[in-house]
Amino acid sequence: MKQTQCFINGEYRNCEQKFDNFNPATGQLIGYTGEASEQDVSDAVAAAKQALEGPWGEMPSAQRLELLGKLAQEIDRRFDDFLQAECLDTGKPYSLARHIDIPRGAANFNVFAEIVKNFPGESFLMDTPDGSGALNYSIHKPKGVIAVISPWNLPLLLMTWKVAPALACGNTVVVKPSEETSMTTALLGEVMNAVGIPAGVFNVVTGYGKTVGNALVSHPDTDAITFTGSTATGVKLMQTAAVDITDISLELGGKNPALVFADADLDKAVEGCLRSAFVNCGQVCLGTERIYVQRPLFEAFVEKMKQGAEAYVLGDPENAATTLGPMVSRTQMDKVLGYYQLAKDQGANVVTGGNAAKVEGPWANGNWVEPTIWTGLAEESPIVKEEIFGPCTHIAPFDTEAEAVSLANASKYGLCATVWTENASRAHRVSQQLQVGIVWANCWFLRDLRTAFGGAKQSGIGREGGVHSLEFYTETSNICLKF
Ligand code: NAD
Ligand code: 6OD
Repeated sequence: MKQTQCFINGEYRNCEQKFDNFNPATGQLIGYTGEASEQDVSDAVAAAKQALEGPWGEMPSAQRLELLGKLAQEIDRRFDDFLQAECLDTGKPYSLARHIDIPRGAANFNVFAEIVKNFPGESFLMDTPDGSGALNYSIHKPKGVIAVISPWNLPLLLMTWKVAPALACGNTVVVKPSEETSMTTALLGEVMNAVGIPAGVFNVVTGYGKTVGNALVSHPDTDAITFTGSTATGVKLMQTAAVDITDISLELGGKNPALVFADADLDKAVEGCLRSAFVNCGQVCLGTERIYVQRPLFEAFVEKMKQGAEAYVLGDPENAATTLGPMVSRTQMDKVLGYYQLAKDQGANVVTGGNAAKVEGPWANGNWVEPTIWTGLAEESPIVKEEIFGPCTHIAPFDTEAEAVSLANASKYGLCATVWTENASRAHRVSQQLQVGIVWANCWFLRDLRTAFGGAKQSGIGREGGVHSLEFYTETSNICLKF
């Protein structure tokens, strides 16, 4: 039994209150997660504030960035510890976490160290009426204590996606990981100490959102809030942030469309849509939950998707043959199964799946659901409109390019979209009309960490990635010097 603890001012701290932590793949109790008290949160914020004024604030940027490189190396050295913790917490296949979650956890530190090192800033020489002229230049100062609130689907990846740029810019952080998956965030404390990050720079408060998360984001000494999670929680956080006009960045939900044109490479499109609908058991904000296929390709596409979905192997996360994990919690499983029932009630054609999945042996009590494909629902159905966050997708036909664009854009969300066509002009033309923050044409989740990442409409506010992260994690001052 492992107790996941808070990490405050360089030391682990046991909380008086704790709650159970279950392995989603087995349903077994694997440990406990501490529920931080208000005092723990205050201590973490105070430690972070103190560290800003101490060795971290005084450290030359080159030294700070070198430490970030060491963080990446230490995550690599402890790769198996992170892998095991992440897979126990989420139930996801080791093969997946080994290729995505843990390497990206390390890469985030290397990439943002490089981006800060190479950031040019801006300067303008200007004329003045007296002829002497002036120079304007901008400097970028750390914002201060950053509250990082992260979700459960890609715990290490999404947390370090915020912590790395925040630290690279000279801030300190207090992280509140998801109550479902706190293990790798807590483990990162050991890595911070091992490489010599000063105490108080990185702090973790574990526990529930309504209590611990709320205490953190409403703390008067929190200087900025960076959040990844649901749109509903994002609304609450914006309201909290409004009280003190605290800076906030929001990466929220999505209902991402795929547009498959008749001139697409069918096999490539199917392979891409299978991945975007089902990887991580559909628990990816960028996942494709609605697919629109141009009519000549519709039947063949649906049939190949069915075959692909039925080939997924559920079960032992450590088995290399396993390709699909469980839902993260019983609550999430019940939510997804509720949508599966609703689809049937609304007369969907269930192409495949539609039920809880049966897995034998030690995995029998895990949170398993079948990869599911529907056709035949109206666009107004909640199945087509609402984010489900499970391994499921609805496929509908379209006739014209204009219709495809209009279907894709008919959503309150605007995170990402994929476009499948072998016609490069069409790929550009369609991509530019989509009301989303990210378009992938003939690919999905192909990441260059220097690019802007974030959502339009109710999928978020602000962009992360490359210099966009630096804009959020620093306060820009313009200095105008008259000659
Ligand atoms: P969630 O909103 O329930 O929780 C996210 C985090 O917010 C958790 O740490 C939670 O404890 C905390 N929280 C909840 N209420 C809070 C409050 N009142 N004050 C402070 N903190 C609070 O989301 P989730 O279920 O963990 O994650 C799934 C959602 O996240 C999906 O909607 C998904 O689309 C979204 N997501 C978006 C992105 C993106 O980059 N856009 C990435 C991953 C997940
Ligand atoms: O790749 C990333 O940087 C990123 N933020 C991915 C988000 C995935 C959502 O589930």
